[in-house]
Amino acid sequence: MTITEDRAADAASPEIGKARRRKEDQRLITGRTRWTDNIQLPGMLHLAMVRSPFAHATISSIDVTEAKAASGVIGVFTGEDLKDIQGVNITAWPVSAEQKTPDHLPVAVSHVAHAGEIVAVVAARSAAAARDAAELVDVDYAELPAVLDLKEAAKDEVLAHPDLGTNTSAVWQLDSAGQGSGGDVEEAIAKARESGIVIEREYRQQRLIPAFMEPRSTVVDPTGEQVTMWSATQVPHVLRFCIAATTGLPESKIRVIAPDVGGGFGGKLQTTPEEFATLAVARKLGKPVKYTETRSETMVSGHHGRDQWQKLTLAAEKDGRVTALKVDLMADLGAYAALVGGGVPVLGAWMFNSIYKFDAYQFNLTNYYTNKTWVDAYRGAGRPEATYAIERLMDELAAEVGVDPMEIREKNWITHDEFPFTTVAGMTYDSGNYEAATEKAKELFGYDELRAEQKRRRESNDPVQLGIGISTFTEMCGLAPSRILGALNYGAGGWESASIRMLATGTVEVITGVSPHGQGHETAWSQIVADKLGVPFESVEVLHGDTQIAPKGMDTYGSRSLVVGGEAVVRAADKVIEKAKVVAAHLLEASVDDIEFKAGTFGVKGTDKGISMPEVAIATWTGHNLPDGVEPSIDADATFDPDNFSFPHGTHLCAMEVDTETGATKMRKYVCVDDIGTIINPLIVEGQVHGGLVQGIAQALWEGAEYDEQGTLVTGSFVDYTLPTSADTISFVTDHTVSPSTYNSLGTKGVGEAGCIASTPAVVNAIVDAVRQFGVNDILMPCTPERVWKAIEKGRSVPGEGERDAQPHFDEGVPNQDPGAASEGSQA
Ligand code: MCN
Repeated sequence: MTITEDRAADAASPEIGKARRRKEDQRLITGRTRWTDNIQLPGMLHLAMVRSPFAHATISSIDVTEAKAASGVIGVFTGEDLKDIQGVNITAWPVSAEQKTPDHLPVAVSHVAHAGEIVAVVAARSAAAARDAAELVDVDYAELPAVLDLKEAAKDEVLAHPDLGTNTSAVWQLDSAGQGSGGDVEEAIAKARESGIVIEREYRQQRLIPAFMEPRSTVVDPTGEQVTMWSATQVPHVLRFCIAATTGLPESKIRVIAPDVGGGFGGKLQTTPEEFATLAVARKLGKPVKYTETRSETMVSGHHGRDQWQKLTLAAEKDGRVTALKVDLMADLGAYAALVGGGVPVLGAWMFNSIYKFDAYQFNLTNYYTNKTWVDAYRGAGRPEATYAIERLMDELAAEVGVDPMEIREKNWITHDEFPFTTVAGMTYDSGNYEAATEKAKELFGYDELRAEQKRRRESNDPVQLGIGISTFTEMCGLAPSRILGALNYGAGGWESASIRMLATGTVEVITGVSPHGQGHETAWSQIVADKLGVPFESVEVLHGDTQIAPKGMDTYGSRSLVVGGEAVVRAADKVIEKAKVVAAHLLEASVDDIEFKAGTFGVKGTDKGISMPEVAIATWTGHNLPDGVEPSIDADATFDPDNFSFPHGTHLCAMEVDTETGATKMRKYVCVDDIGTIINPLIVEGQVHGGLVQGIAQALWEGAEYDEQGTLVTGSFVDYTLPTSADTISFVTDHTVSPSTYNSLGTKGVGEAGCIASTPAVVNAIVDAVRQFGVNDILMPCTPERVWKAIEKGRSVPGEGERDAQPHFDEGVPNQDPGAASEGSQA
């Protein structure tokens, strides 16, 4: 089937494209569902974790006598007690064969490498009793020097894991010249220094803390034939694999269930020490146990996101045509290599070039360990960091050339007639139309009018200046092609599975290998199946998140569920139709070739004879009148492994007002036009975009994890970690264009991370644009009023444009970077 034919069929389908309210909403919004913490089992015990207050220490001794004697306590377990069965946290993505990976025991035995690491587990009759007794566990630590800063870690003077002998986890490179896809980056930069423009910048991606609504929670029942674990996880299938791989339990004896899960944003794309510790204690005691963390525990021990320093060198011709980009990236993994943490910056490597055409690209990555909470995927994982860097650089280049930042983008982007286009990083983008999305966004934004207002405010020295931020982003999602993931040393595949069971009474059961945690898959998958099989939306039931019911799956992350899992559903539906056609032909006494399937009915071409899909289903179920040799089932399974990722894109425009006397910023307008190919459910998509936008804007303006000098997380609660609420944001204007993907029959591209990837640079570009006339060309994120004000003051104190220090500096968090580094060849 070609994409074009399928699109034509879809045009007649009533469900795809309909803004259906989510089936899940009733139970999720009212809370009338089975969150993991709601699960009660007979005789169930409750756990509390004893956590290290030190960032780096050895454990000299642990005295559990008092805790054991406390009221309601059933047992207290140290790492030593659980050693034989607790397993080990594994990393699925060693970036290189040489990667140094410290052992990460769920319950530490002798060494802790970050504050919050588990050192003992208390099991009691109630959660309160367990927590009280945890206070009585007496741990004697010998504190060690801790390395907390990424740049300090690079010096190897203080080691996060002394036995590794270095803080370097792995180095990795992508070089367009080496890959044969482009020119030599050093040559291009040298040429630009002579006769073009070189922009050198250093950007910081601060550490963020995923703040899903439902804390992580695990229940383990070891009493049956199988061990059953319920967990608030994004990855039940991966979790079952990791348990089997590290605890010695046979995979067939483990059932993992992700019941309704209250958000994850990547933060639940992890196999956690808490899950392993809960499993180990349940097995030791032979009783069901439950562990639910507090919010502070989420923040100190759930994995964090981002945390990079990016050193960037962009080369261009004098007219602003980009010729090369070099990225030297330092990534902080925190104390351990998490499930996919080391690979997160690798994902970004393909996105620094974004929508732009240039000849030479080099990406040099070093991953480091520090004595802070481990780092892993957080909404966008690698791609927001890359997008931020390139979109900030495009603005800097525009300022250097002296043109509107939109003009620089137009000069460098891939035009719509150039698709499919293979980028300098080696990715082939299938479809896109950056011109169309930008045109639409500019119109909705009132681009020219806002630029005119900006000019007026500048000329009148208005204390409140206006800035316009642009982000013409693309991203690579739909984490899939297994062979590409394999080439990157990723430990698992990227395929997805689906099964369709045609029940006798006309309803349809869809089993999907993805594991939703807020994305509305039950609704979207029902829409797809309703259209494909011609059955009512209400007749479709979608089952997921239980390794017994949906045994095959790779779960939900990387905006993969629709483009991989949804397409698997389509393929299973196609197989159902093919099987049903044979039965229908027999029942209609016609040849299979004469049967056509339309809107749920198998008809005989040229006649008015027909039979509906539910009629075929019940006839198959009875099996009374089937063709010879045909099995009494029209159920089907499919596993889909696409040939490529999906590449959504869009243009985001942000207007920010900056009070130059106080540094306070205020969002005036935010417009985004995203292109995610075919949209299955516009209401869900709108929600995804809004949520993503707020998360990206929050990185630009408010959020950031901070540690003190001892390695204590000082932003360990919502009092200090400034997560925005809806009151902090404005109404966004969202729209879309449609460039169908050619890698799945629906023509869809992912949307789950797009808003978060695009919005951060749009906001920072707007703020810098508002105050550039004061000599400001960067502000560290989050752009707090204090940082903005200091940047303006520092800029104002500079004697003349282009006469600032020769080196970029970041004192007081105010990086007015060296404008001399953006040097014209003649001055270099
Ligand atoms: N969709 C659609 N049409 C498209 C693209 C998507 O109708 N062209 C719909 C899909 O059918 C699905 C939803 O949008 O219902 C998101 O689809 P997709 O882009 O495939 O993303 P995933 O379902 O794989 O979700 C993962 C993605 C990621 S990586 C993060 S992080 C994230 C996100 O989704 N975390 C979320 N959205 C979240 N939403 C909620 N409520 N909670 C989270 O933790």
